[in-house]
Amino acid sequence: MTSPVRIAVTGAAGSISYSLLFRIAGGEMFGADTPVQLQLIEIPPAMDALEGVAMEIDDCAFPLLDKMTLTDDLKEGFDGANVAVLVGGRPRDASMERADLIRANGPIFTEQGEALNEVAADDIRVGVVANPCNTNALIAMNNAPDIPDERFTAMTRLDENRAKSQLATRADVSVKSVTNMGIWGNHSNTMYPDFFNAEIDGKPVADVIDEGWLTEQFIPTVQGRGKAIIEARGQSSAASAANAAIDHVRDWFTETPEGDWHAMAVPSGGEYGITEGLIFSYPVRFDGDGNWEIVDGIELTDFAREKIEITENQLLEEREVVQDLLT
Ligand code: NAX
Repeated sequence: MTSPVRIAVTGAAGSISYSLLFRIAGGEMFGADTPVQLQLIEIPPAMDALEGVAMEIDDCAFPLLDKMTLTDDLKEGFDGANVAVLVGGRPRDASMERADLIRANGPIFTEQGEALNEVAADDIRVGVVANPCNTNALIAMNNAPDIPDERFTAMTRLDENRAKSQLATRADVSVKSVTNMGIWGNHSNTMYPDFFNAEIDGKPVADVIDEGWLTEQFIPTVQGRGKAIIEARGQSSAASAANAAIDHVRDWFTETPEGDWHAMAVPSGGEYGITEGLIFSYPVRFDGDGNWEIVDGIELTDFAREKIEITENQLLEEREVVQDLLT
């Protein structure tokens, strides 16, 4: 047995966490040999509900769960954390435009960045799930000057998984056959799921599936999947988002198989001409030691570049809205 990994989760009494925490405690994020400590963070009105979730976690008697703490205090919650999964945030209500949602969430991530900076472990890694996740991650990163920027990421893994599943269904193959599925840009309906460079059983997707379907059906389906689920279920994606959060963190510490890649929103260093400093989803590879690198040399068609510019522009607009929160 190795020493326990301390995982802080915000929004721990919410819907996504209800599918996430049990899987972390069951060993799905760090494997069957690694004990975990859960540091669960909520806002005061949700602490009673969080107690109820914790009672259920207790009742699972997870052998790998070394310790669990519940708190509404960020410094206590992030203390010594090796991983922080930031799920909690203000949801959008009917009266809110996207800019209002961004402004409502901004201060939450200012505070969380500051608290992480002060008390998290030296090896902290942060994955932001709460929307607008790219810009929330940007705010947290900018308010944590002592934590290396590359430790701040936002989750586009659900989009990768959605895209793979759509392609596998269309080609009538197992989802395992689909590789190299990159998502570019913002986790929003402007994201660009790059089918040109994706492969099915090692062949370019466009050799297996007709391009008309890929451009006219596939892209809007992946971009609009979150909304379609809300319409069908009456609630936003929860179990699939939790599953993607498990994938996001687990793969950050797992060497990516030769030739493949995953989607993760990471701080741009200007790769592929994207504005430096934005939290931008790229195809990335992991070295197995908690480090990622953006895959270089991916060919982008004019079609792809046009789509990527749209999503980059949206992220620039979001950054403008929270400029005063970026130090
Ligand atoms: P819920 O509303 O069920 O849960 C959110 C929880 O966060 C609540 O329990 C609330 O009390 C808590 N919270 C609010 N402010 C907080 C703060 N300052 N500190 C700690 N906790 C706080 O939402 P849920 O369905 O769990 O979704 C959570 C977030 O994930 C939302 O922002 C949602 O938009 C986002 N999503 C992101 C996805 C992605 O792929 N990146 C996909 C799914 C989801 O839409």
